[in-house]
Amino acid sequence: MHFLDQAKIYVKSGAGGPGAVSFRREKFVEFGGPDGGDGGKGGDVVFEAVPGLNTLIDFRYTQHFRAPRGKGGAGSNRTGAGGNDLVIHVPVGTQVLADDEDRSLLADLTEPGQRVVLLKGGMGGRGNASYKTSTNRAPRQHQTGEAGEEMWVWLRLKLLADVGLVGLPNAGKSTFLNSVSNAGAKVGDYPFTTLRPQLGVVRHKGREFVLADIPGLIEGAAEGAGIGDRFLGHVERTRVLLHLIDGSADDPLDAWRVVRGELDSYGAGLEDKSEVVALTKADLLDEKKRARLVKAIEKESGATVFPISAPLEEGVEPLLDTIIQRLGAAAENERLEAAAEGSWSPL
Ligand SMILES: Nc1nc2c(ncn2[C@@H]2O[C@H](COP(=O)(O)OP(=O)(O)OP(=O)(O)O)[C@@H](O)[C@H]2O)c(=O)[nH]1
Ligand SMILES: [Mg+2]
Repeated sequence: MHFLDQAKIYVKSGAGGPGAVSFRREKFVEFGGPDGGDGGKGGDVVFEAVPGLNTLIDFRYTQHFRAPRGKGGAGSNRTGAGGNDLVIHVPVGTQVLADDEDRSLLADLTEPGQRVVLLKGGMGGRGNASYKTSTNRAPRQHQTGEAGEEMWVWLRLKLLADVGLVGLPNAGKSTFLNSVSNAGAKVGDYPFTTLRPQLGVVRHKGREFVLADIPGLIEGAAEGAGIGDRFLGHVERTRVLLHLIDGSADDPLDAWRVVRGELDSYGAGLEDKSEVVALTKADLLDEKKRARLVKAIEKESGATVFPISAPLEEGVEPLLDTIIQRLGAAAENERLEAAAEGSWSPL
């Protein structure tokens, strides 16, 4: 299954600056020669893959990108300043596609730091000084500067989920996804409302992450009960699992155990993945019951339990704070591991 994030943007490189027409005028020199300098080059449009970005969400707000033009040349053979290149930061894994029928691939940014010049800035025009010959000592010719290039392109990114939602059917996973993202997942008060994984992009306090909603797990899913556990493959590569427990169910503590049991049976790293636990539908619980459940699940799981009500948006903020913090810690661990591997040398 491919989850795609895409955006259409307009890019234009800078035009070259015009060349100057100018003649030297000095106090005691009677016939000064031509000294009009060339125009500066226009800025290129460059794409750069940067780590730490996961989505193309920013391109929904800014769609037009224009590199500055080159400055005009001037007298005394001064060349105009070049326009700065316009560097557009995109997440690693972004593809740049043409806006044509078969969306031909223009650039594929797979490595952090990789740069691709998509559009070249126009060359600056020649100033009149460069037209001087033995027969034409006072040329007035000059060029205006080459125009920039422009086009519409598609940016496309295959999304990888950072956080996976797990829980029994009806735990409120899709409701939570909808309350924190613009996913628009289907919600229903019956089990297995969700049959296909769905992703949403969550933005919280200037950070963003991708949250995956998957079908509910039931006891015996590893042996095929319910719709089985194959869909857990969609959260294998996440950094954090968000385990939701329906606080209004008969036995929330047992619900936590059942899902943990299924994660352990599935394996593939899910059993050791960082887990954040939340008790949903807290609005249906009186304060006493809520406190009792939170305490019981905390004791059993060893994790902090966040009581939340997604429809009322209660308790969601501290939960998202914790997720962001865990994602940061997981990314830091990966970085350290990668660095440790990289520093090993047989020599
Ligand atoms: N009162 C209350 N109801 C909730 C809350 N969260 C979810 N619900 C309700 O619980 C039911 C199940 O919610 P879903 O979001 O579809 O649950 P799910 O975990 O995605 O279920 P499956 O897709 O079947 O696995 C729906 O009727 C929701 O309206 C909550 O915080 N408070
Ligand atoms: Mg659902």
